[in-house]
Amino acid sequence: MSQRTLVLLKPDAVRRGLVGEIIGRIERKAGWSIAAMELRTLDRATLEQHYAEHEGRPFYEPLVEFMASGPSVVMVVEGERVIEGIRALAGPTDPIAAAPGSVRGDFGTIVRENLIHASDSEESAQREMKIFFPSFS
Ligand code: RTP
Ligand code: MG
Repeated sequence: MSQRTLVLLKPDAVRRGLVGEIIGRIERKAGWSIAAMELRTLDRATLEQHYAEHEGRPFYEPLVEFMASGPSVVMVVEGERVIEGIRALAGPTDPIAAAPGSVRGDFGTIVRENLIHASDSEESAQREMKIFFPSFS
C-alpha cells in the first residue's frame, strides 16, 4: 500500500553534515521516492502547530527552541508502507536505545537532538503534510 509521510531532518542533522547520509538511506529503500523537499528554517508558529501534542511537557520549550535553531530539511516521502518504514529506519526516540543500523542508533546520543522526525500514523502524516506543505496534495 503506497503512502506519503512527512519527514524532517532536524537542525543537528544539517549542522553535522548528515543530510546526504540520511537521504541516501531513504532513497535506497526499494520503491520509495521523495515527493517534495526543501531546506527551511522553521518558525515558532509552525513548530507550535507541529508539536501541539507535547505542549506543557518539560521538554517542549527546549525542543521548539532547538528545532528553530537552524535550517531543517523538510520532505514528503512516498512509497510502500513508508510511514512505518521511516519510523523503523529512524529508530526509537532515545538514540542510546536505538539499534545500530538505524539513523538514531548510528549517529545520535542526545534524546532531543535525534536527527530525524517522521510521522507516526496515517492521520499524523495527513496533519503534518498540511502544516509543512499546505499547497501540496
Ligand atoms: P518525532 O515525533 O520527532 O519523530 O519523535 P518521536 O515520536 O520519536 O518522539 P516524541 O515523543 O514525539 O517527541 C518528539 C521529539 O521531542 C524530543 N524529545 N525530547 N525527554 C526529552 O528530552 C525529549 N523527549 C522527546 C525529541 O526530539 C523527539 O523526537
Ligand atoms: Mg512523535
